[in-house]
Amino acid sequence: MSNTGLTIQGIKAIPVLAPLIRPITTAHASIPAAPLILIDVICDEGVVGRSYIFGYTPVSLRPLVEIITNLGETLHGKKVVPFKLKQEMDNTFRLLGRQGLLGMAMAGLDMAFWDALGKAANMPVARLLGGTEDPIPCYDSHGVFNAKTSVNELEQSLQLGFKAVKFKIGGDKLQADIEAVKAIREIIGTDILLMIDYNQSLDVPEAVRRIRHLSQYDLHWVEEPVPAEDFAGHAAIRSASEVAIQTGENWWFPEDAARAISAKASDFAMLDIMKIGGVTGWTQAAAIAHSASLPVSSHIFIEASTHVMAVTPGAHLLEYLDVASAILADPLEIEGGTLVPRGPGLGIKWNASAVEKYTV
Ligand code: SMN
Ligand code: MG
Repeated sequence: MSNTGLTIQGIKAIPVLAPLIRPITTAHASIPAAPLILIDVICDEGVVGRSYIFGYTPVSLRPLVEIITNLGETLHGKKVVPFKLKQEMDNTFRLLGRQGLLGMAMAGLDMAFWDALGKAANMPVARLLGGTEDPIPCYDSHGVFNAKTSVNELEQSLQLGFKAVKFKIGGDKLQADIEAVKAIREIIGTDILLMIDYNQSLDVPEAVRRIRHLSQYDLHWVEEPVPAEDFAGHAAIRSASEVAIQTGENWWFPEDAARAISAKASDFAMLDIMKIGGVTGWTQAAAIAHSASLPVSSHIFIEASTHVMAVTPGAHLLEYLDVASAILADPLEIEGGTLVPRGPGLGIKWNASAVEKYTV
């Protein structure tokens, strides 16, 4: 057995600032272009596994390249066996701890390993994991409501067949929240699900107060009203509110998912395939969420998320927030409000001239 499979020859990490069709606006910072690290895992057998990770700020790009490159050097000559490599890296970094840039690097490598395995088998990762390429229902993820641009953008969402939309909120007073949610509801009508995302901008009493005023607009979920690590705060808001609370995009690795869920921090689970530990971490966290009967949604990373959502029991909604199409050769397209997992592997191919143009 040890002679078969793929062998890691080298790892490449390229930092890019990819233009966004819609800049990401939140209660805090605005992200005008996507800071991404593009990862290539080159194997002796001629297969290249690819993935990208999202750095949130350009400040993270240089250290991430360095960490991925250094980590890559420790993997030379090893077999592409994601489960085993995750265990090895977990052990290696037990003393340091994984949360943060190191965890992002580990997850990016894990996704690229799975991409390589899929390419070697000429299969989408969804199939390798035991699933199939059925369409995954998505919601369109908008930024902060903007009276000038959001009306057109929402009409586009409806034309693309989305049955659910999300807006970021909370950078201003309650009155601004009410006006935004009311305006959005008027545009989308009563049949489309509406979610709002506070991006951790409130405290518990203020969250309870705002949610009470907004509950008349039939919100499908309110996301991260308070700092993500405040599991008890989220749990307190849940008990005081009728609206479902969504958290999870900032859970680090399956262990955080288990802790948040046992603290009753969330009605749903929204996993981020990077922070949760790649494809390997996702499948473990999805099982934990399912065992607590929490429906699972995804966070950005639309390409990789289609594959893992295909094998997620209780799969809920895939977040359509495209951060990478500017540097991809064959970006995914929404059809009837859904995305279909596409292989081989994770279906990620670089657009070489765009990568060159946007490399920083
Ligand atoms: C988000 C996504 C990407 C960047 C910043 C914030 C977010 C979401 O909280 O849920 O879309
Ligand atoms: Mg969010």
